[in-house]
Amino acid sequence: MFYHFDRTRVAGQSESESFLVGTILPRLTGGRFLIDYPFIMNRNPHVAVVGATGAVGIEMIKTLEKRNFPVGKLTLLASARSAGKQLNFKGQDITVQELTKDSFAGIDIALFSAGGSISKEFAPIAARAGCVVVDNSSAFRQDPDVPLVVPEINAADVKKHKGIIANPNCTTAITLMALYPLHQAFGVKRIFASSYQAVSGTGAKAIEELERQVSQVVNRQPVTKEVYPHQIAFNVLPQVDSFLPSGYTKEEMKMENEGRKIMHHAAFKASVTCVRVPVYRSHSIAVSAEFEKPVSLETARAVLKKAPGLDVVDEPANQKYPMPLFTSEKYNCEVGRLRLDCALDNGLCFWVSGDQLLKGAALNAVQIAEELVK
Ligand code: 2RA
Repeated sequence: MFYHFDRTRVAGQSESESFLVGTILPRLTGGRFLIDYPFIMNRNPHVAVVGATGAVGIEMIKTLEKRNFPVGKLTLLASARSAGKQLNFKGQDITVQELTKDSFAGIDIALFSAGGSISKEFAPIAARAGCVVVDNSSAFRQDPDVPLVVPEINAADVKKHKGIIANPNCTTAITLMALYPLHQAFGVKRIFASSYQAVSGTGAKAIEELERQVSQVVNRQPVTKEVYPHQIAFNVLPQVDSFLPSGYTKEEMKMENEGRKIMHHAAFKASVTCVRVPVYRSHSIAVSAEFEKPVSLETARAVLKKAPGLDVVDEPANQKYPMPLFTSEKYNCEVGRLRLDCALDNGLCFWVSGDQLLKGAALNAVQIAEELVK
């Protein structure tokens, strides 16, 4: 896919420069613009949040504000149902507008978190309008022309974009925050992992479902289900997303597929069981990793302590280890329960926890946008 060839405007460039690179060059090259032009981003970009009223959209707005991202102007887009609502950004109320194909004129960066079908339809439209899309859905993650980025790992891939950059799956991003530094030190071959995923990963309706079911159980009323196929209160569900013919779920295979692309490690293997747990926020992952080189706990600890975006919380003697209650609303992920794996050669076990609405979604997207304005 070449999103550039029919663009008539390039973010941050004058109209005449944009006309040259977006209109004249494609014509000179036979209409199909196969070469990359140097991308120049406006230093104070006009940013749009698509899906602004959703759980991740709201975190995106908060993260832009908290990290003091140099927003020139902020446009909030959502479905017709949410249009007209007001959301606050830096003390100002901004009215949410309905997303249409004409929404992207003049916008430099669009952070999308409105689901895969909206991304599939509108991200290419936005890219053609001259906007760089950072897409939180899985729609483009495996597209070879779309970089898939965790800035602490492969920030340089941002530069290869052709109008769309993908934000990874939340469970994968949080796991890789600890796994990648270990991979750099010891060379990861494969992992076996189980996730413990919070209900807010499903959305606001799932949070309501957990609260309602807790109250129904406590008050000895019949339990009603709307979101999950089974009761989530006082239960765990060994299913996140739909099943593939292999028996794994789509969510489970993202670890291997996205992990390979982000770490530039085509041989990486991951066998994962994803589990939904009655936790409001923050996903946790128990990982057993097997490496090429012998692992020492001392080196592993030293490597993880230096890793960006990661805190080591590992004092078993004092019952200190990462927990979702304490990683919620926190930018850094936490890793702990480090130990040599007793069943694998060159193996290390660890437990990593991180806010999936932040590092698994909104924060990572804003960090990608920060790379664009560097
Ligand atoms: C979940 N992976 O937790 C999703 C959120 N993106 O279900």
